[in-house]
Amino acid sequence: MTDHKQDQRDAARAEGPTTGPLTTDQGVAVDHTDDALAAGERGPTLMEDFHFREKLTRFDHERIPERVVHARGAGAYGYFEPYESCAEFTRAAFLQDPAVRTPVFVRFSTVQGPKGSADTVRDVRGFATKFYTSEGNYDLVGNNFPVFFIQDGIKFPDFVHAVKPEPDTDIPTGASAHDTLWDFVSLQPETLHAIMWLMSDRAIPRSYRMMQGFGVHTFRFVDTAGRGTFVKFHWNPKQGVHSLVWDEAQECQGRDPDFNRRDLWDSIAAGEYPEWELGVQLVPEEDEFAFDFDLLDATKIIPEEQVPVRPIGRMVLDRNPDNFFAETEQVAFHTANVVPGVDFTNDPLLQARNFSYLDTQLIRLGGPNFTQIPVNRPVAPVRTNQRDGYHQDALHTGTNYSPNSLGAGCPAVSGADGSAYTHYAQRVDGATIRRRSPSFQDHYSQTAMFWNSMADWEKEHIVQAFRFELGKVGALKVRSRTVDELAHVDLELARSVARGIGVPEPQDGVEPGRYKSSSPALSLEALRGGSSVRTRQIAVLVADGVDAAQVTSVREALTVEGAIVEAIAPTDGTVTASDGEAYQVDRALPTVASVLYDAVLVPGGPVGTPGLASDPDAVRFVRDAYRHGKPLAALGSGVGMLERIVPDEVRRTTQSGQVVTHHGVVTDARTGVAQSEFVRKFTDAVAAHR
Ligand code: HDE
Repeated sequence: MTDHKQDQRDAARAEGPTTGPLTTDQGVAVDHTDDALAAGERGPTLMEDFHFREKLTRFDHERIPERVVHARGAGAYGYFEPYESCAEFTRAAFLQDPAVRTPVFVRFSTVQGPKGSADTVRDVRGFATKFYTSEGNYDLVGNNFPVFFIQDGIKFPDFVHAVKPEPDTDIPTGASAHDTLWDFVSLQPETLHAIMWLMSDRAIPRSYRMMQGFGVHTFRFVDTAGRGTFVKFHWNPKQGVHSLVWDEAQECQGRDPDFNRRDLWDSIAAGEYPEWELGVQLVPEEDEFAFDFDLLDATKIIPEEQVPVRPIGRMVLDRNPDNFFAETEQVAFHTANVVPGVDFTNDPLLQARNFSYLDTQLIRLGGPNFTQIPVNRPVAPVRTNQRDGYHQDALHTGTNYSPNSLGAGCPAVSGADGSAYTHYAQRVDGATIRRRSPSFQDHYSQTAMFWNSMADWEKEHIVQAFRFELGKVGALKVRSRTVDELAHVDLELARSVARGIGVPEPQDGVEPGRYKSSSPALSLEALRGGSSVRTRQIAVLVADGVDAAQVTSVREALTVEGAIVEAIAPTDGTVTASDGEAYQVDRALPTVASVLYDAVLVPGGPVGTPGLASDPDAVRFVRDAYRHGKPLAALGSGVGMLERIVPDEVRRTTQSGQVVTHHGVVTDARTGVAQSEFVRKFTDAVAAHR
């Protein structure tokens, strides 16, 4: 299928030179690039060495300002295709024909940390998609939470200043656990709903491939007749939604700060293309006031039980970028990049965004011609009178004003063919005023709904997260004020948090059960997706004496299912298996940690694998995997090692001649090739994630 974006990238690609000499930027051949021109062997460097000056100058200018938020990201190309025509509610060309594939570029990001911060921090994740449609670029600039922290964009600088590192110390990096954020939160109850999401496991996704995306605002679809329909956008990952646990996420920040971007890159490089379904919640214009919250309030969701999510298409990411800087760093998303059939609402957060993105990009990308950068260039033809400014890349000819007669009137505005963007004809009437609508004032009931919708283990993680974050806040009055705010959501939640952070338990508040609503669709329990081990990383601990045939029997079965299995030993190279043959090791224990894997298998050998059982790194590997709730499995003499590390689980499960599973620990003390029942139970445990 033709991919116009790919054709454009191919045309723009500058392949690294394979023949000919090194040159300067001016194309002059260079014969020496290791020593600057100097007056004598030990003399000063000469200004006339233009190659030296150019090389250093170019280096000095290699950086551009990082994004003020969402600085750290990872991107990929792919395509979107609708399941069927959406003409019933939008005229957008890319949503009409299932045979039409629209190229996309997606950038995932964290928000608080700088460009070089770690991936697995507690934070919102950006999920920004650029659709290169036949009618121009459409950007859906979303997050992995469906709600935002504030209601009006004028507060965005305050919120971001509060969450960013503190102004005197520039601490903390990639973290929200500090005084200024919680000071702001405790004074600004509209933040609470999004804060609840931030304290939940949604804020530490296992993978960019395993998180949802949301447009957050209520947008508007418009059909050919000009009829509007309110719409909320949802991306649902085919891989299911999965998260890390906090202790694991923190260790991962050190073991592999690139954990999420590596996962995205490696999966695409291996042909395991991540996929999302695009779903929409549609609300007819006449139902604008049918809800007990305001559709224009970005701190609210429309519960899926009230308005179901209707799947309308799918997106597949199947190509990594060629160049991180040129593409992922220079890509510029903008909520105001819409195409005919997609329109805005008066959500005051969205209105502010429609100003902010282009504004920031003008400084970040050095002027207005950044739309000519390959990743930003539309595949639809561009004909404007806007030309001058930094970095104009094209040689425009002809006139640059309208109307004109000297240029034959070109480019002329689009005619009666209906191809032009027409703004939705909304009637607006009101006095100029600075006041939040009364319909925006309830900050607690949906926060409570989120809390009510969580499984017990999710609630426990949320309480622990509040205790961690507030426990790092120095000002006790900020801790107390936040707990008092939580008491408006659920008194028991507030008390549990208070007990962990050394402040008095609030006496008054909302008794549990007062807010009754819940939305089962919000729990991770509901979002695990099809149980599959595809792309799951499984560590097999091996050492001298291991039964290679046993390892191979499990390994092959898991690999067939799409899992990625790696043999890990105390040192790299090979180990000597029980049959005397060399068995290839994939990684050495000191270079990895169990936080980088989804499950661990400890195989055995006829006389055991003493090198493993006595290796502190191996013991820690298994213990951490257990602590983080990951599936563990052991065979033969490996069961003995597991028993020493997690005695409670194994003692209960080990019965000779049987495969036993308990709390995600699968053991079979029998020797030799693994039984198919063992493989199946282990596979099921891995597919269940935790
Ligand atoms: Fe953004 N946001 N934002 N934001 N945002 C930026 O634009 C802004 C908001 C989101 O991968 C900036 O080019 C304001 C909500 C993503 O390049 C900036 C407000 C949502 C990305 C900006 C918001 C987002 C950004 C920084 C409140 C989810 C990364 C660099 C009115 C629906 C895009 C840039 C990428 C980036 C402003 C709130 C998502 C400064 C003023 C709500 C995914 O323009």
